[in-house]
Amino acid sequence: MLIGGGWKASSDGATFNSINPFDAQPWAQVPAATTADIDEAVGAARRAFDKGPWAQSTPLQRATLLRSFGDLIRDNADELARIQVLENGKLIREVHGQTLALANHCYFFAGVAESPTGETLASSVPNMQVFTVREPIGVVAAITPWNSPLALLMWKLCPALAAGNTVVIKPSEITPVSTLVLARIAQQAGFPDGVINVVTGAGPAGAALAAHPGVDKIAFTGSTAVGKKIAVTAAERLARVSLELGGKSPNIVFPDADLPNAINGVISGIFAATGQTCMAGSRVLVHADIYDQFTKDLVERTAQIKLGNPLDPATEMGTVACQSQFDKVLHYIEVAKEDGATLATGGSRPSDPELSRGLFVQPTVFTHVTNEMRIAQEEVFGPVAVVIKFTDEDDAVRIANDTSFGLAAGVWTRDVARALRMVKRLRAGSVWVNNYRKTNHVAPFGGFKESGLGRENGFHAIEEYTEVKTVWIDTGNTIT
Ligand code: TXE
Repeated sequence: MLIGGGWKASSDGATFNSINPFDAQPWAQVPAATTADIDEAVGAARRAFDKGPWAQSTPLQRATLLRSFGDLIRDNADELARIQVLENGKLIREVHGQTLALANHCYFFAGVAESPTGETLASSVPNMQVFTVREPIGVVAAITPWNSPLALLMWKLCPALAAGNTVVIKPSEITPVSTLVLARIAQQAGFPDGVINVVTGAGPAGAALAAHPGVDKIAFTGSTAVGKKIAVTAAERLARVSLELGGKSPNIVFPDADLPNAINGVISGIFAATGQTCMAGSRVLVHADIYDQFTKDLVERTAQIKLGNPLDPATEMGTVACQSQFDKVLHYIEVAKEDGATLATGGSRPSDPELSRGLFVQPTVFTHVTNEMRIAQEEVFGPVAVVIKFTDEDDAVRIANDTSFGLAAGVWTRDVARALRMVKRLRAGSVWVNNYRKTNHVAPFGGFKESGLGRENGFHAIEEYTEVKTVWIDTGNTIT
């Protein structure tokens, strides 16, 4: 683990294995942090923030370090991508580009570090100068998941560092190694000791970090259940918190859409990353006029998706990331059948003997689903699409918004007025029209309702990592 600039084992020597979901073999051994290790890491971050060189760093220094970090990420993208594939079974062809793009987050937030963030205000009193400055919050705990371990970390790390915070990262126990290697690269970029710390371990390590009184802000991506616990922990000491949680996002296809395009968007919207993305378009809403033909085409295309070794660039869908996720996906397939949904394709482990050791689940489509079914309401986080019929715009909006989540939505139509009406009515943090699942460093991302709190990426992200200080300067010895 990286604590205060030093690489350390756990204080009691305990370790755990990282398992490759393609061959079920352990491939790395990682320290299991104790509460003493977490305490040490928070202490190191505290010192670097309160006393260390970071407290005096200028925006230009932070921007320069972020730029070097971005350059090194580009240089090391092959290794970083490969490690993530070994950890979570995502496709190399998806992860490599995603990893290279992480450099853009560094470059963008390097610019943000030097952007003006304060304002000069009108004064109601003569001889009074009133202005605001944005200051770092302090020590940030970044608790991250396994589905896109580095991207979801960089969404937190870049704005936190740009604003001048120090960070303690607790990556998912499923994917700890990529974060450790990234931290080594950050060290090479020249971030001072204690500015970036990493402790590895399972949920209780995350809980101990979130509850630590030395942590000023918690940035979390993961399940809604754990997000709610973190919000409660944060509330006890009014620590700042941002949460990026689950989703059950609707991908809505109207009859006037470019249908071949829509099919592609629906397929990649749910089956990319084996369905393990918070923004997965897991509810496919199809207009009654095209329901039969669209569903038939969707099922045929889904059945052709090529499963295989995620390191092979020809593979179209990899494994799910871990045994518990595999069990969860198969459980939900049974729930859907029991609730009366029609299994149109997939639904089990593939029979191909070459895939027998890996945690593969066939890409699965359920038809004749109603929005009340559990399979339409609960996040599966796997390669399972449910197709729901709607009759008109009002019906589509009603079904789309009938969920406790509000992360994202897709709309497929050639009618620009309809697209704009839908954008306005959908209760979701991102709406994609005639595309799906796009994110980047400039575009804010986050959820309505139980999908989260706050926004990551873009200028909005800096607000999540700063406090606003208002300054009143009397320039005329005004007697009050
Ligand atoms: O998530 P957890 P899991 C959803 C998805 C998935 C389900 C479970 O539906 O099937 O969550 O996945 C740490 N206090 N998403 O179990 O437990 C944990 O160690 C503090 C959606 O992996 O939420 C890890 O670092 N931290 C999602 C991180 O929280 C705790 C991405 C996430 O783990 C903790 C991942 C606690 N009490 C899963 N318990 C998305 N939004 O993209 C666990 N952790």
